[in-house]
Amino acid sequence: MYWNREIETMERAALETLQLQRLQDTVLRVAQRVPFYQERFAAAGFTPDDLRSLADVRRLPFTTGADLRATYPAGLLAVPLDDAVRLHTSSGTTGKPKALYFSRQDVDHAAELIARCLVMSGMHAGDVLQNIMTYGLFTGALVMHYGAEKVGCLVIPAGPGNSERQLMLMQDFRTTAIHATPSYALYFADFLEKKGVDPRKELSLRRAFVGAEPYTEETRRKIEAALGLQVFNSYGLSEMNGPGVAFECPQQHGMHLWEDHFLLEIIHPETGDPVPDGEQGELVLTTLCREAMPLLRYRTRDITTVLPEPCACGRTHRRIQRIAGRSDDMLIARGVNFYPQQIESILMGMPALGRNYLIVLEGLDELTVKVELAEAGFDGQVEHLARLQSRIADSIRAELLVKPKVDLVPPGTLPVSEGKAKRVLDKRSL
Ligand code: DLL
Repeated sequence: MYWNREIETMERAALETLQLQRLQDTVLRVAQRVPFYQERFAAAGFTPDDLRSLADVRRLPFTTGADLRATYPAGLLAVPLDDAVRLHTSSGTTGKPKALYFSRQDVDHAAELIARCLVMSGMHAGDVLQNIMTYGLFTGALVMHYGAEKVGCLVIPAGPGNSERQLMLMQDFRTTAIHATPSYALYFADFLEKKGVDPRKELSLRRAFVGAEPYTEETRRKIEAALGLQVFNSYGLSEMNGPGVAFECPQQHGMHLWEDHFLLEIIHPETGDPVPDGEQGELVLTTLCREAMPLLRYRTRDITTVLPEPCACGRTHRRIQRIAGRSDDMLIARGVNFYPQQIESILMGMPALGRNYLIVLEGLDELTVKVELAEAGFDGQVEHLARLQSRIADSIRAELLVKPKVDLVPPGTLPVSEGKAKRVLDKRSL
């Protein structure tokens, strides 16, 4: 099912022509209206006339998160402030956040892209979407909300937390789909298990749209098995509207990135050089339709790979692979670089383990992995526990070449956060 068949299945050549035209418009507009880009263009000796093909995008300067913070709160506005109708900020963990402005058209476009995503997954008018993301400055809930309304779904603005109430809403309003972070989806699965609720028999859930933080294929399968639904990976970032940038189709193999709205590049995170399709690197995005705050070559810091092969679903917009991690989340212990997801993928593949974990780094690169046991994961025999511990440590060593200490803790004892999960506690820098 398509929301906009013509655009979603557009021939590549036509799509690229459209991209070039939109890129040229965007560049011209920022060159006329945004002092930040005027200065960057001048410093690079670039003028909008230099942009003759899509490959010329490489002549444009990058924009970084630091640039957005430095221009807070005015932002990189390309329209008079009066034309902005909505403000979101990004989740800034330190210092000032990034201020992101939307015009009325930007709000409509964001909803339009979500509508494409939802219909692609099989949603239609009549579906009931329980939106378990945080409403507020975070884009996650509001952008999804407007898009789902556009499709004609009944949207329940539940917000996160309070699992008893989530369950009541699901039962009373026959929720068919949820929108949640992977960590909350796992937490809710635990909650149902403890309450003895069988979602397959007692709930009407069929789909979950899961994103806003990195998670692994093993985690997806765990959520699917526990909640009896299909999980669609959803990728986005506040700087690019929020959710709705890239989304899985029913093939569940990579996420179609809406290339009529975003120009996609993969670069080497250190050199900035382009990386060919099929190879891993940092995702860089340029907005092609944003009115209030266009961004050129935004460094997302997210590490992924373009899957260049055509997709069986018929959509021509290229897919990106599940995010492997953020370049700024990369950990280094004993000289080895790794992403938390490499550990997650081992833990979530072991049925004896539960759904929450924490990676602790301290002292001289001591790596400890704390992980909850599954409710039914431990039969009380200490030697079984010891065997499990060394199996985990060995698997992690085989993956990372660093042997961690493994702490097995009872279910429900590790901290949970309402927003994005904190999987790493790095005490080395404290
Ligand atoms: O998290 C937007 C969003 C909301 C996406 C709801 C999907 C669902 P930010 O708070 O700006 O925006 O965080 C963006 O979160 O750069 C990635 O590092 C990470 N992220 C988002 N989706 C995924 C995903 C929203 N599916 C940052 N897989 C991004 C992995 C993700 N990481």
